[in-house]
Amino acid sequence: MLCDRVWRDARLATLAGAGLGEIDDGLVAAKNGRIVYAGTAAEAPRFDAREMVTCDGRWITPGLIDPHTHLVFAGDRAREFELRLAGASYEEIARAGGGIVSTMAATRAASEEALVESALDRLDALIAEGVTTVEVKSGYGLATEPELKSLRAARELGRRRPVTIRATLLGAHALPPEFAGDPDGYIDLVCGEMIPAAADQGLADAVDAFCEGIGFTPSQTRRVFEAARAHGLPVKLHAEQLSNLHGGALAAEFGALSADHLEHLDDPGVAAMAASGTVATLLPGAFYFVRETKPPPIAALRLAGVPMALATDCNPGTSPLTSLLLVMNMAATLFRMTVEECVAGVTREAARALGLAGEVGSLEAGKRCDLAIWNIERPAELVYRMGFNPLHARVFGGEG
Ligand code: DI6
Ligand code: FE
Repeated sequence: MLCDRVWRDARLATLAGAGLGEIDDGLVAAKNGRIVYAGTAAEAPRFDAREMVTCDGRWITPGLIDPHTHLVFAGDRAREFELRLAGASYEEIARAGGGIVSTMAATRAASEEALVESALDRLDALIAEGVTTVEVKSGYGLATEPELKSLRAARELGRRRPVTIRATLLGAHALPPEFAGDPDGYIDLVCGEMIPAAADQGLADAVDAFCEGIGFTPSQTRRVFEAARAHGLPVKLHAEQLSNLHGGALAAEFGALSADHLEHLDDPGVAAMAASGTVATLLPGAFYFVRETKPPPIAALRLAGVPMALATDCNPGTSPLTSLLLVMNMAATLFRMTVEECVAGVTREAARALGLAGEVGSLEAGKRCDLAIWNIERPAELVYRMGFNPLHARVFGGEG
């Protein structure tokens, strides 16, 4: 069989079906950017390839997927971090001009090109660890044009680098100062202007909201979801991060791709997510950085069969993190997730959280040939080590 490239003498974690799908004597073949075979060498058809890559027993996994980031923003919050270390409260920092509003002001002031360039630094850090698909949210513009500018910047990232980008409109992230005291007025703008514009211009693949005491109420979130649905866009939700507003169940009601954070998710929320197939995207970096003490209900999610994805939540305020490998370690250490769950969380389940389960996230014929090739002896090393990157090579759409 004629193909473009074959990787042989590899060990595979295919992530096909359940579990890691480990194969000792593995071979992957690609044609026109797609996998045409991933399995044992013994059972493989005879391939006639333009290029034959010998992997010397290295492990191949699907390219990693980061399904929740806020990569596009301007400014930095390191000073705020210092103030917090010195004992300042969130309110004091906000009064001193810090917090999410400072990132909003910097993002509004930045050119689209400046947003792209600063996001590229963060994206390159992800790519260096084998990431091939990244979700990128807006949410620091908080007015129509700056939100659209952020989404355009997100789309541009996918033109400057060979990664797959999914852009998510997060207009309902925080209340901008112009709408102080009038959150419903701001939601009118999100529903009446931002969502229609992002949909018409093809700038968003999904719509997200921050349903929280310091964000938006469940009924405001519902309005956002209804507008997204009316424009044919799937939804996701920041839910149950700091309190239980039953956002997980609300997301499930709308068939959301994912509900994210979920530290305060209760049993009915777990059941609702299980029934709708909504993925639980867990964000241990934010849990760590804000020194949260209540972990998400992993055992209940596991028991109910809710798919669990993992992401960096890369953002300047609560998770200034650009390492998906460290996320896996944190999920194991802080949340007691298994190696299998951690690796699936940044591949197969992360793809599901983006509605891309048919496209990426496992080594299976027909999927995009996005690979990460590792200098490791067993998959557990990807989860076990901290601050060490064993990536040997990466492949985007069959090209290395
Ligand atoms: N949850 C968070 O923790 C962040 N956004 C969100 O929806 C906070 C973002 C920031 O402080 O910049
Ligand atoms: Fe987030």
